[in-house]
Amino acid sequence: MPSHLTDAQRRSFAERGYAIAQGGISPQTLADLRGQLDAWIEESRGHARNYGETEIGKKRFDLEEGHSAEAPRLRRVMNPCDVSEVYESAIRNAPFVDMVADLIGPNVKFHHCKLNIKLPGMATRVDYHSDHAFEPHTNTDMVTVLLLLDDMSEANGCLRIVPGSHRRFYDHFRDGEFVGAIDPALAEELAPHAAPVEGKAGDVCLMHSMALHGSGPNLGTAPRRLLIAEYLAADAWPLTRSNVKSRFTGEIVRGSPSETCRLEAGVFKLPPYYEEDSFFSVQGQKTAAAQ
Ligand SMILES: O=C(O)CCC(=O)C(=O)O
Repeated sequence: MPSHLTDAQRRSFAERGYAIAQGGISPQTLADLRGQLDAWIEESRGHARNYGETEIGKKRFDLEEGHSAEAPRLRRVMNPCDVSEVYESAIRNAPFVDMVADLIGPNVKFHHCKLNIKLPGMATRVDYHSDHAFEPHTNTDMVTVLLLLDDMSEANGCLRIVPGSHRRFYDHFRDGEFVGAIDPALAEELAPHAAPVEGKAGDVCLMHSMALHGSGPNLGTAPRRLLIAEYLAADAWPLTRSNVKSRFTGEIVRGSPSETCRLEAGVFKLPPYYEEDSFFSVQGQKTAAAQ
């Protein structure tokens, strides 16, 4: 089967825990995804608090504290693929899915997706964490695709990844409570080693689900919006009830379903099922109209 990634990209994923690639999406699909998101940001002006029902009863559209009709602060859309055909098609058919299959295939299933939005002036940040800690599975062949919907740089709060951090599990609990982030002192120690992920709209970052990553607020003048989609090897099975379940969770997007379950050794804490609409509230960031 032809490879969609270079040897250097595959090596970067294995050794550093992430790889950056171009051509993860067609220009037309990128334009369609952006257009739908622009429409959702416009629509958010008419809401004062989180809104929109999801499969699991949480709200789909998550608003940062300070959101208003004049200055919308929509920070997350949960599983846009569940309510938009262009997102549904992208999570199945985009070239980035073939790139994922190059890394953990041939049999790949979809887990969930979301949009993270940081418009200029918003305070939203992402505290250092690994995605596996939120949705642990029987093995760690899990890839998070981060598709840049806008050009992304240090100026507008780019993603930052700690190279090599995907080789061990990190604690995401404090005083017995799941806080969805590593210890702040450890984060401070690791942050100087984190690599900025900068690129053009349409580029993708393929990140190992155990890699520690975070990002600061957008202090620039241009929006920073990401489509984030998580995929798993077909023989990775969930250890907990999903906090982010989609209509399409578990759908095979490449290859065939697995009759077996592959177990990887390791010791880590299992996250609880939380009531919060999004991970930003779990990390302690305030929501619009404080619900
Ligand atoms: O938006 C970002 O910078 C990273 C997002 C992220 O890590 C997440 O939503 O899990």
